[in-house]
Amino acid sequence: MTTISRRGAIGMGAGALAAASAARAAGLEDDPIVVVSTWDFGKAANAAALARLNAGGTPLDAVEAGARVPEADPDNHSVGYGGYPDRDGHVTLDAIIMDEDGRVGAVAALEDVVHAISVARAVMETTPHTMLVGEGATRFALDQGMERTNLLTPAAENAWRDWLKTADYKPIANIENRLPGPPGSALNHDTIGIIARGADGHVAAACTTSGMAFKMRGRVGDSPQAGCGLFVERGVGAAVSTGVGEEVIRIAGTARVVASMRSGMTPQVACREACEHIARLRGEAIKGMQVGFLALGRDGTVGAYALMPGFTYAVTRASGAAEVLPAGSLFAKG
Ligand code: SD4
Repeated sequence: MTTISRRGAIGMGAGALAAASAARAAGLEDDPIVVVSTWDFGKAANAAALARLNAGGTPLDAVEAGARVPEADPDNHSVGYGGYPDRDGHVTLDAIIMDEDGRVGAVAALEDVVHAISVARAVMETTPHTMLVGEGATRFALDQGMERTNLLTPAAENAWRDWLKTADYKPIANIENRLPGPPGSALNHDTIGIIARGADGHVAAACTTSGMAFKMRGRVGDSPQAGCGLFVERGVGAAVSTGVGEEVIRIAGTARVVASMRSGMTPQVACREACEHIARLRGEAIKGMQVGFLALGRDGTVGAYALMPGFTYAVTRASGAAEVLPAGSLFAKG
């Protein structure tokens, strides 16, 4: 059984107060937050999502449009480019999309198709299932009319060949913000978790990734799993995750964050609580590992928290005003 320490409880109370006053100070009521997403490159994705909302799209349309941005290089539409492969040299994609009606679709270990998020949406809308994996997922996507594309770029292949010299698998914290190339460019994108909120407070979320670089063949992370990479609940809000997926899966991280929000925690406190739980559970085992949670409440309140410093998130308001913010962290360093 776990207990929340007195110090932790005090910290959470202060966090909740700070979040509430920050929200007021930021004029949340006048220019509400409508899209949030993980990492610096989320800003461009948020802009696409907002454009979709402004064009009359649903929050589901918006998160799909947003997720497609880092999946693709905007100049050549070569989606999935730059994703590091698994240790056998195959780029494999995981993605999920979910709305608050409990509709959910996902793909895992998808190969040779760029827009994993659109495949996930097609799983949701055209099959009786919630997830397709591997070869079946690729075949389904091709049957849907999507193109077969080689996702391994020369740069990613070079990185993989370099890695093969030692073949030492060690997740690197905050690599999402440190890949070569400017944020959002072909060489700098990884997991995006994105949440959009319609004018009526309805929310939807999406998460798409090439997963941890040089993972074992067949490895699936948190990203495509409901309750891990994302979770949405009507009347409450949504949460997304990023970082070392195994640590998120162990606690069904985003399901936990949203359940905490349902029980009255602010998104900020709920994200922090999930990080604290991982720390209590795992102790030394998570040293140097990064996990970040980002949540958006039905009322437009945003929260984010990570194990380590360096997790950033992008916030976009109805007016289009956008900023990238650093999340708070449990540890000062890894
Ligand atoms: C995974 N959570 O596959 C993903 C990786 C990630 O930014 O979030 N990278 O475990």
